[in-house]
Amino acid sequence: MTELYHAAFSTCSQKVRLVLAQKGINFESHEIDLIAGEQHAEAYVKLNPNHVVPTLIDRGVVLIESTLINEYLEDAYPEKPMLSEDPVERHATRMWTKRLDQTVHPATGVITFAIGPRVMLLEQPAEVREANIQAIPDPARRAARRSVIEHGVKAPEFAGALQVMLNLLDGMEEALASRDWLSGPTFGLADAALLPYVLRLDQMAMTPLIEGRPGLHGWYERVSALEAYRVGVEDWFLEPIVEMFRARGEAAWGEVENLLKA
Ligand SMILES: N[C@@H](CCC(=O)N[C@@H](CS)C(=O)NCC(=O)O)C(=O)O
Repeated sequence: MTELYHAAFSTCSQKVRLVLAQKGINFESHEIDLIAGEQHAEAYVKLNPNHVVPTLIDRGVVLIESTLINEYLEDAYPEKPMLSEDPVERHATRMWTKRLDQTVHPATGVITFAIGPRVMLLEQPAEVREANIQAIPDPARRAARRSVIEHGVKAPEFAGALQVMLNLLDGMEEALASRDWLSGPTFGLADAALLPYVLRLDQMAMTPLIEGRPGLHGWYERVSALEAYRVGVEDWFLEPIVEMFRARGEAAWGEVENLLKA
């Protein structure tokens, strides 16, 4: 029996659901409401002491950290491989996932909260919002969350986060100029890992950043056409949240464009 604690719109959850879907692994779903702060509930923190999703339970074992969960799934369910046998390609995959964990994921958190969920959080009673910020165990993440909720795209962290994403898109464009997939002959772990982050930019109305890069754009269309994308990502979309991201992204686009020009 496989169980997944996750959130419909969380990038790390999307990345694990993409791999589960590609490998045809069914799971019992436990959705965690991140806006309500369910990631801080005592029972959940026993599973994931970092207060984040996703958490996978497979064969009775609790597994955390989305990149490592996906590597585990590759090891435990090798029938439909998503990691090349070529050592150089394996290294390339891990370069992408390491970059993602180190810089892209935190940057996406800054951009996402500054544009989207910030508005939902500002509607909460101040004491609920503050308690959920205080419960974030990592001090750097806690400080960034407070800053973007307070200042939105004007937060000092925002411009640097945008630059991280532009560097990522440029790196992907360069890699995808000569290949269809990022780290092997077929859709693999690096593609699954990066798709949610490109999707997030698209959903926040930053589509020109994707369409202006033909290699990246072609890759994005290839991934979006996969059955695993439908099952692992699209089927979890909730129209009001998609709409919220789009509307907030459109409203912020002028300021984003100014930063891009600068
Ligand atoms: N390194 C962790 C990061 C997980 C993470 O940041 N998850 C986000 C959603 S994508 C989360 O649960 N955030 C809750 C919060 O920030 O309060 C992983 O890859 O699993």
